[in-house]
Amino acid sequence: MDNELLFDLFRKMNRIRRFEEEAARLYTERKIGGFLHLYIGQESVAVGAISVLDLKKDYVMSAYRCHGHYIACGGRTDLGLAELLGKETGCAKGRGGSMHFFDVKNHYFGGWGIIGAHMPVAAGLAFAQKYRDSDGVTLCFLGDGAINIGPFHEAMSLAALWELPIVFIIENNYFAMGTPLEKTAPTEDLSIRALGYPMARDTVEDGNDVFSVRETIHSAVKRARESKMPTLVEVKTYRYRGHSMADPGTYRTKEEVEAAKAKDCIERLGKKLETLGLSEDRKKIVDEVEREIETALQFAESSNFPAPETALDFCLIEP
Ligand SMILES: Cc1ncc(C[n+]2csc(CCOP(=O)(O)OP(=O)(O)O)c2C)c(N)n1
Repeated sequence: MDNELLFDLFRKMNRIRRFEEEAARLYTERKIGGFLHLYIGQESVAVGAISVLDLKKDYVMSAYRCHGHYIACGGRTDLGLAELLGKETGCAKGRGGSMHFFDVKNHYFGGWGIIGAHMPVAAGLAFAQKYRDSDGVTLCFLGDGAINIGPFHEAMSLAALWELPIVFIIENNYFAMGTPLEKTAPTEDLSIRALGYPMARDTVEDGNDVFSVRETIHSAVKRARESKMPTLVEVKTYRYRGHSMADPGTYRTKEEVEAAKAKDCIERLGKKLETLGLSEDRKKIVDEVEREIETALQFAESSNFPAPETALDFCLIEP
């Protein structure tokens, strides 16, 4: 693997982590309206998976815990922080907020708040790719909490029936809000849901290893691109923070969270850089990201809120 790729993976994972740490701070300062769901701990999933795409032709869609996917697609941190603050310069012009990041230029199609609802829409993107013979593939990220909801099955069924170039990635962080997976799923193997349609399936046991994520998603994307065969992939991961900033997380022990943090995906890649004799580069990237986030914060804080008279702009129906 070439160094540039290693640096890119490390930079993006750091960028997401630092972006979200600042988001948490802004939220406690009451500068962010609405909900804030953090992706901290799961960075290797979005970064590893999206790193195998060709975003000139491929598409990405995710649920509401979406800052990581936006940044992994190349979304700018200044426009992301501005969005969190509801500013007109935000990536969704300050109208989406935390759950509805959007970045058409980088082929990131949101940021969706209703569980599972984005999945048939993602199947629609993949349908368009096939219909237009574009050779593109769609990656659709979802949480483990989405696997029992109707649109999950509708999207899987259409994807299999129409042989769509799509990869569904379940980010299994073991909790849907405060409900542990064992109370909602009758199996420990979530990819087994693929059997009923049918489509290919795979599992990444160690989602903290960005290279394992890359390898599995690479095969799935290749299968989708070359054979129009969809895949359902389960990636095992863990979120460090509560479901949202309002969640004190009383449904799990401190020890469990600490044990997960000890296997941190960013620290792990950082150590790999060290063993390869790239400590200086590691430090340089960390510093660069720090400066980028500082500048992004200044940009976001100094941007304007949208003017009141533009409140109805971008609505589907003109008044
Ligand atoms: C249809 C629907 N029902 C309920 C909710 C409320 N809700 C918000 S997040 C969430 C849990 C989702 O968990 P999961 O899909 O595992 O995602 P994670 O939070 O782990 O990223 C629920 C039930 C919702 N947004 N949409």
